[in-house]
Amino acid sequence: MMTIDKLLTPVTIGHATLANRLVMAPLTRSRAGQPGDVPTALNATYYAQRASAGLIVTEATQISRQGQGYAWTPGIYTDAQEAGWKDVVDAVHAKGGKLSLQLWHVGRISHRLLQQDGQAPVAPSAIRAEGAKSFVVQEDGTPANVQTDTPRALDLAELPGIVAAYAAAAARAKRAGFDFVEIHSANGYLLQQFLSTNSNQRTDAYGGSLENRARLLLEVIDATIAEIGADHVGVRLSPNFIGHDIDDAESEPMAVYLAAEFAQRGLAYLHIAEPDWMGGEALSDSFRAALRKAYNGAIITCGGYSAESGEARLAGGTADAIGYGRPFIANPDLVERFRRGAALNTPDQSTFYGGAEHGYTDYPALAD
Ligand code: 8OZ
Repeated sequence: MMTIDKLLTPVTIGHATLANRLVMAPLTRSRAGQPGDVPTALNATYYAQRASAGLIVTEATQISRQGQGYAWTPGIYTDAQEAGWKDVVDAVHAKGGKLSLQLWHVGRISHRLLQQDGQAPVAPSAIRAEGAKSFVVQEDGTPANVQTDTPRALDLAELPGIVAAYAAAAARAKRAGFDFVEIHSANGYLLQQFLSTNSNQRTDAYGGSLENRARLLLEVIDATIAEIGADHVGVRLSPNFIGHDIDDAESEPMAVYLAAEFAQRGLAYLHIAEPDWMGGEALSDSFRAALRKAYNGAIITCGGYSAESGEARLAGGTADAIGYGRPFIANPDLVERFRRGAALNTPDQSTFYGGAEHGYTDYPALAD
């Protein structure tokens, strides 16, 4: 076995120094308290068990009711949600961990059953994501994965309200004590719907060119920075992502353009979700190098890494930290297991989404 040393060294990201370079990736677990999609004491226990990660990026968290696309995901737009998150943050901080709250608007990956008054979901353009699924509680009370609804195109006059909702969510995150927020601009949700050539057919200042398609994300980032400071803000992109009916003819040039814009703003980190679980062409070394050249902050990369391949990626110099998702679901003490070269527990897919303790807080840590 190769020695794992880089992964276990500290790294500075924005205003903070992380104890190691293992980042717990954002993982939707669909266990928010009901009603109200409020983080619970069980959620706090789950995150606190994983506090030895250098940084925990929380599960994607909707910034508004309109931004929700799945039942039982947590929000950050009510006082109760903010208070629930504060308890999560306090539990993780008590164990020496750090957290970034992932701010999420799903755009068209939603369904009328999740929206206020049964309205249509919103998107840059009124184009349905064919084959994409939303998770809803149906009228008869049974939960189901269902085809997402056809969205309505956001009116130009509505965009400032979307930007303001991100800023308000960031302000709540700050009050709850989060170390960072992460703007979710990946995986085919609202902000990537704006970035991508096929899902954005707008003819106003928010579509029609690469710069115009990037505009909403950059406005969201600027408003978030104004609220909490650039050294507290990260962003997640998924270049070459092809799930959720995304087919972007300019995905890599867009990512490189954005990376330079992020550098200018002094953003704390860039988090790359590599094509992995939903397919898409693997990232090339030259593309990784172009991102590195364009952006001078910390780069986190995520997608199917082992201890060995993560170590090799760090050694290659195109990333500063590695995101681990499924390994952190099943191994609360993943850092210690990497340190000891210990075997890993296997994640159980059937308990990823929904439910309670089982498959959530009952994975064993190593015996001391
Ligand atoms: C899995 C299930 C539901 C949502 C993402 C927030 O892909 C998600 C997600 C993942 O970013």
